[in-house]
Amino acid sequence: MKTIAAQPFTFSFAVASTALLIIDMQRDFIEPGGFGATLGNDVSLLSAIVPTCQTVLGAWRRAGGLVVHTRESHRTDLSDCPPSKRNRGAPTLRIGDVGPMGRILVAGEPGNQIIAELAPVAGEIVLDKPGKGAFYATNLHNLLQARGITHLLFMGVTTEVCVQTSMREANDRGYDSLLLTDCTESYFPHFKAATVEMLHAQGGIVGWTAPSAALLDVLG
Ligand code: TIU
Repeated sequence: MKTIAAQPFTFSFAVASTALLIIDMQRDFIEPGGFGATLGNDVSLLSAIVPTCQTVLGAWRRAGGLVVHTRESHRTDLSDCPPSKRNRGAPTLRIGDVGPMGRILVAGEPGNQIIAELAPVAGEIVLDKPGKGAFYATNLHNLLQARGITHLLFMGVTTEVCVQTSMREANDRGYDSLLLTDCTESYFPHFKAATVEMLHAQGGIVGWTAPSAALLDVLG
């Protein structure tokens, strides 16, 4: 077992029963011209965490831990995209429209790929998800159960949307989850700060939070 300093108290886990969940580190959210930008966001804020995410991913791979990469991704016919999701707001381009990196948030398009710096390697799970939560309409729970996973380490974007939703879903399914606070980012810094605080408040009502240094310390 490894134990790391975390909020609201220490987090103990075994690498063999823990997965690193990397949420939606896709060009669609991090690079100009993708989904995040069409919503009116300043996407440059998100790329700042990439080097830290690379360091953690490298250390986790060396430790032999399971890695799961998720992508917010819809089928080419958009049959898994509810009209309410496509039609909401006044984006410059809607899900499925053709942008500079291909069709927005559609599987197989250049913009839908995970950024090169965090590209999956053989043996890692890549999970396409049609919703904000990684467990919604996916087989993630079965994949984790089959591998004996009980603990999850979260990183990715955005903190208050897909990361928080996935962490709450994980909590309801019985996983102990920790968010790496310098490996997640929001288009709205105050939303990130509030999310980190609310996740570990009330005695860890959703889970734990810690900076990546706390994890790297014990991975060696
Ligand atoms: N818009 C926003 O902040 N996020 C998303 O739409 N998806 C994810 O967080 N991945």
